[in-house]
Amino acid sequence: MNRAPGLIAQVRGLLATGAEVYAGTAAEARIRQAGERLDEPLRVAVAGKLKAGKSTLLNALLGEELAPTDAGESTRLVTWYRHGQNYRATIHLAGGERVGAAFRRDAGPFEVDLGGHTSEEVDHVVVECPSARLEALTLIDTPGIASLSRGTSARTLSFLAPSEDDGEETPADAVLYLLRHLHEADVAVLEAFHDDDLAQATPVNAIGILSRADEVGAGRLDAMHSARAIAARYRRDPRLRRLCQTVVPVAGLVAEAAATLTEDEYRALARLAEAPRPERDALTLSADRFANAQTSLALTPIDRAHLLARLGLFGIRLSASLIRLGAAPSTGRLAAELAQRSGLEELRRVLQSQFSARAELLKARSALAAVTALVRQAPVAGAERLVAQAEQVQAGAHALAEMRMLHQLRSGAIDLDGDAADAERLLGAEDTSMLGRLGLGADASEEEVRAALLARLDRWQRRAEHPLSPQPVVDAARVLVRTTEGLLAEAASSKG
Ligand SMILES: Nc1nc2c(ncn2[C@@H]2O[C@H](COP(=O)(O)OP(=O)(O)O)[C@@H](O)[C@H]2O)c(=O)[nH]1
Ligand SMILES: [Mg+2]
Repeated sequence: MNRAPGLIAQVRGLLATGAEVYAGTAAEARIRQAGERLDEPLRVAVAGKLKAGKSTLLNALLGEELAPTDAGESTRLVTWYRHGQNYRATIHLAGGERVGAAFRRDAGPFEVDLGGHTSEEVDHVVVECPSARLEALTLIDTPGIASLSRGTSARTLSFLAPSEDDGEETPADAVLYLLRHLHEADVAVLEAFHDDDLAQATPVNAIGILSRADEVGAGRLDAMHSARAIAARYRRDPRLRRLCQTVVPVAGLVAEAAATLTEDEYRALARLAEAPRPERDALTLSADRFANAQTSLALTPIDRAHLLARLGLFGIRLSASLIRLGAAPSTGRLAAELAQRSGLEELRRVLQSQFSARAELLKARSALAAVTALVRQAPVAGAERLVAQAEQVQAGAHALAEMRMLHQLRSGAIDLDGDAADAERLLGAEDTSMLGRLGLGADASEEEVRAALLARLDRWQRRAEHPLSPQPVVDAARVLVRTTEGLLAEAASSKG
């Protein structure tokens, strides 16, 4: 459900004031853009170091091979993939000018022709596609951080965490941050856009992804199992807890192949699955063997190189095993099994509960950030009125208070000792549904839900009123009381 009722309306009111205050100035357009953005799909950026698997994951989420992968001119650009009636590409130049761009797409990724512009002159490229997946989310591919060229790296950083001099709030409402191994550079980057400031990503709007998860166990069939254990460890790492709300393992390559698997590929995998065990084992011992060993199987070196590029060794082994066990008797069934095992389905679930269910809230937050940034950079007469109204909107929206509280708990600014995990869950850290907030299973009865809510209400009322509770704890407890009261009202209305 929309937990920010009225918030969007209030933000629109704020922007109307903004339009009056900035009427006739150069900043007027920014107010208009902030308003238009409220009606658009949520913008989710995919970030991480070069070769973390960003473009591959983006394709998997789209279910289509659109973003070019591996090195190449276009992977150095920030590229937006947004919904449109037809395929179309537009170059947004650094100076603000927009130019239509020619593009090529022969059954593969979308290659935009920069038409003589260098990548340095381009701020970002917008690719429109008629994909139903993009109706709810606009996906933004970013160049690698700490990549070969310093310019590219700087561009990604200023995109994710613009400094005040850049004069703009970040264009993304939420971020998927890919990391392969917990690396100091990753943490530094996450910290760069982690700030109390509204404009920055916080644990509330960033999801960590342990990417290329299939490579964790050198392609062994239990790779995803190991990856889940590592992701669980990352989730507990205090540095990461302050920066993103959760970490999920995803094998993007397998997920992308699952989304676009062809009959020919299935037949090639079936030939491998049906081969006698010694031959099969010998061939799939390593990627090198698979590519180069002699074999009597009807798989040419070209077939094998193709399968490796599409699925990786883990994906090939897993597919062969699923086909052999009878779990994947058709292309469609194999695709479904691979999507499930790649971690993509779980990521979609997390995206739904953390981003889509909060879309209005995250967009309202971006609009507030835009107004705050504008007032700071372009102070004009009458701006106090705008600031006061922005403060009013922020103070009045309980959903924003929950978000701030979650952020403070995560960053260690408030210590609720033994009740911390319960508080975070109640604020929707793991799952924003009623049952998720209470940590109850799908089979919980109405009575159980009500009992759980009353127990929470009692706990947080006591802490709010306890004479020895320090002020930050009292503040947190009050937010939690209000959250619980809201959930009780919701439970009562869904019953009646
Ligand atoms: N084994 C494996 N390889 C992957 C995965 N994701 C990406 N790759 C490969 O890693 C390379 C870089 O991927 P890419 O998506 O371009 O990374 P980006 O630079 O972060 O956009 C490509 O060769 C991909 O095929 C994955 O989940 N598993
Ligand atoms: Mg890329």
